[in-house]
Amino acid sequence: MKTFYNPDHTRHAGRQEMFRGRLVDCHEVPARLDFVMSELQRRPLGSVQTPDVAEAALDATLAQVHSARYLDFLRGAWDEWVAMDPDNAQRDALPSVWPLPNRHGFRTDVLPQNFAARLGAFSFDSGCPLTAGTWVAARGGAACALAAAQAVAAGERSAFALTRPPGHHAGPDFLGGYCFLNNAAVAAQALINSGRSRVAVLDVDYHHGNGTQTIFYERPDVLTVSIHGDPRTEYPFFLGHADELGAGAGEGFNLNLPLPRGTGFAAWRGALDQGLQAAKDFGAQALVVPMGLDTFEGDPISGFTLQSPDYLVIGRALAGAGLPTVFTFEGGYAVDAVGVNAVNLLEGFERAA
Ligand code: Q9C
Ligand code: ZN
Repeated sequence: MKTFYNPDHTRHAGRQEMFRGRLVDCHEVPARLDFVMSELQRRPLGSVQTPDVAEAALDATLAQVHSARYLDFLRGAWDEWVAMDPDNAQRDALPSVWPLPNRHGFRTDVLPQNFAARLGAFSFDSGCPLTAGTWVAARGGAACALAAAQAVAAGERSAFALTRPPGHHAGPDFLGGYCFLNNAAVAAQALINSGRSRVAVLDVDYHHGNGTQTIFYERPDVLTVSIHGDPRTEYPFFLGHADELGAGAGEGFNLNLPLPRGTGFAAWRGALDQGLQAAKDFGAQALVVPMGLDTFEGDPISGFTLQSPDYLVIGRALAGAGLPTVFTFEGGYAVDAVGVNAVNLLEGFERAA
C-alpha cells in the first residue's frame, strides 16, 4: 500500500479549542501523524511519499466538493484575521457568532464584511481553531487524498492519505470538528473523475461524517455510509440519524449506522458488515474509508470500547469487499495508541488483500 503523507501538516497546530465554556488544549495535534509515521516505519506497508499532483487538478477537484466562496474564504482567512487587528497574529481564530442557516430567517446570501461574522458563516462549532498555516496544511492534505485516489485509479489495490487536519466534518461550505477540507470527498470525487461510476464511502470514525454526507447527499454516484456514536448524545449532534437516506437523485444513497455510546467491538462489527453489504448492493467500483481511530477504548473524547487488535479485524473485513480502496486519516486522540491502531487496520487490510 502506497502512503501519501502531507509534509505541511505541522503548519496547522491549533492551540486551544472552546469546550464547555473554557478554552482547552487542542486534541487534534501534529504528534498524531508522527505516531502513525513511526509505526509505519516499524511495520512498513509500502512506499511513503509526498503527493505530486497538478495544482490545476487539485483546484478543480476541490471546486467539485466545496463552494467557491468557501474556498476563497479559507484561502484568505488568516490574512483577514490579522488585518482585523495585528495583535490577532498571536492567537488562533475561533468563531463566536453564527447565522443558524435554515432557521430564524438569518441570511447567508449576503456575506458580512466583518471577519468574525464571516468565520461564523462558514463554520459550525467553536472547537476548530483556524491558524496561520491552516490553509497550506489543509490543501496539502487534499493533495494527498487526490494522489491516493489517482494511484488507485491507476491500478493500485489501495492507498493511504496520511494527513491532518482531518476532513470528514468539513462540508460544501463549512469547517468544523477539526476539519477544513474534506479529504475523503476529494478522494471519492477523484475516483469518479477517473471513470468509476459508483464509489462508496464507508466512514469508520467515531463521529458521524456529516461533511461527507452533506457533500454527496443529493448524488446517486457516491454512496455515503457512516458508523458512529448516536448523534442524540454524540458530536456532531445535528446530523447522523438512521432516517437520513439521501435526497432527490441521491435518495437511497446515504446510510447511517448510529450506535450507542459504550458500544463494543461485537456490535460495531455487525454495523461494519451492514455497511459493507450496502456498498456491495450499491455496486461500488471503489471504496473510500475515512479512517478514524477514535473508536478506541482509550480515546479521550469518544465512547466506544474497541481494542488495538480489533483494528486488524476491521482491516481484514474491509479487504473482503474486494474493492480498490483509499484510506484517509481522520480522528483518533489517544495519541500514543493512534499509530498502532492505524497501522493495525491497514496491515489487516494488506494481509487479506
Ligand atoms: N472536548 C474528528 O474526529 N469536539 N473530529 C468534541 C471534545 C469535536 C472530532 C468535544 C470533536 C470533533 C475528525
Ligand atoms: Zn472523530
